[in-house]
Amino acid sequence: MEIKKKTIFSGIQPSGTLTLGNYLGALKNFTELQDEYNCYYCIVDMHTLTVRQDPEKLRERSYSLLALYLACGLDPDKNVLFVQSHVPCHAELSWILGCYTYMGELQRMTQFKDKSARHQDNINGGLFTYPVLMAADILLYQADMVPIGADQKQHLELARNLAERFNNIYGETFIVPEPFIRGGSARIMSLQEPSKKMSKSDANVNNFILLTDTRDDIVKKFKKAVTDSGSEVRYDENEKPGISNLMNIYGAVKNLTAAGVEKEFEGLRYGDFKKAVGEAVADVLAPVQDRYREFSEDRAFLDKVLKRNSEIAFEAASKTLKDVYEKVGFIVY
Ligand code: ATP
Ligand code: LTN
Repeated sequence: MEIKKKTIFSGIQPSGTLTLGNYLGALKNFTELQDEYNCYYCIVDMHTLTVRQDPEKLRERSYSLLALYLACGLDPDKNVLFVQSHVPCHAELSWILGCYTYMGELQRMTQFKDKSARHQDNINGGLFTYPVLMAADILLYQADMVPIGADQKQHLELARNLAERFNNIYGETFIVPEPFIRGGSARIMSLQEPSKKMSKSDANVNNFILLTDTRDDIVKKFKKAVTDSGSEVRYDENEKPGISNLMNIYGAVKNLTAAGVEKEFEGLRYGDFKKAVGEAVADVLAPVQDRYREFSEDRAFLDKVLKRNSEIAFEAASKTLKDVYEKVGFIVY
């Protein structure tokens, strides 16, 4: 008997050049899951409008993100790689789910609190209801699992609550999704301020590694990374947040545990360790960068992938949406 593969859904915003945090926290896991699961990886362009975007740049970034998905090794024949705005069901389900979400639930979201503090001149309705659209993304595809970085856990919790709430009222409709958060690489921190997460929207370029940074820049930025007092390479998030972050990064690119990293650098100095981390990261990113350049240039191929996959995504999503429309009492033909 054939065992049905479980379904995975995840999304990344085309809101800027991705960082090493996005790669280790999300993208790398996407590629590792593609054989075992039925995967939908979305370019969530609608979410980016919560912050003002330049239209031409947004369009370019959506193509770039697809090129990066492919460059990281996602096979377009095995995974459904698509753009959120190509499947109208996301906006439609988002409206319905919004009517089952309490203001208090949205007010508690830490990302809303952070982003509204950072963009005080544009605290819009979309920023507030952002997590409802994310729940719609996930629930439309009946996803069993959602690979995300630790910062998205609260949003996933809301998606689970909404699925359960709807199921309780109308009977089994949605699968209640589980988060897939990998220890260590789930929260890569800033290189200069290891108390905050590495973020592509950071003003200081030395805080992050971009996936497009040159080898030289990568090595230099790691050389400059803040370390802690003491001199041993030892994992301790409280006492040694800088070193622990670098250990998480090295462990993730070399597939080593913290103990494995400690052992490899026993007796060596911080400077040697930082050089090794920079080189290891540059080595892992080099082939991704080469493939990224090739895919970016082939616009016809990118369009072909998007068009074909949006049809596959639409078919799956519209099945769920039809069921929801029937259950809430709309006339459905
Ligand atoms: P911003 O940093 O501009 O707020 P973002 O990078 O958090 O945006 P997305 O691009 O949508 O937003 O994130 C895509 C995925 O990368 C998400 O699963 C997110 O959890 C993960 N991610 C983002 N930053 C990190 C990080 N520093 N460490 C680990 N995972 C991360
Ligand atoms: N909110 C996420 C991006 C995102 C997402 C999703 C992630 C939108 N929809 C569905 C997983 C599943 C972010 O800001 N990183």
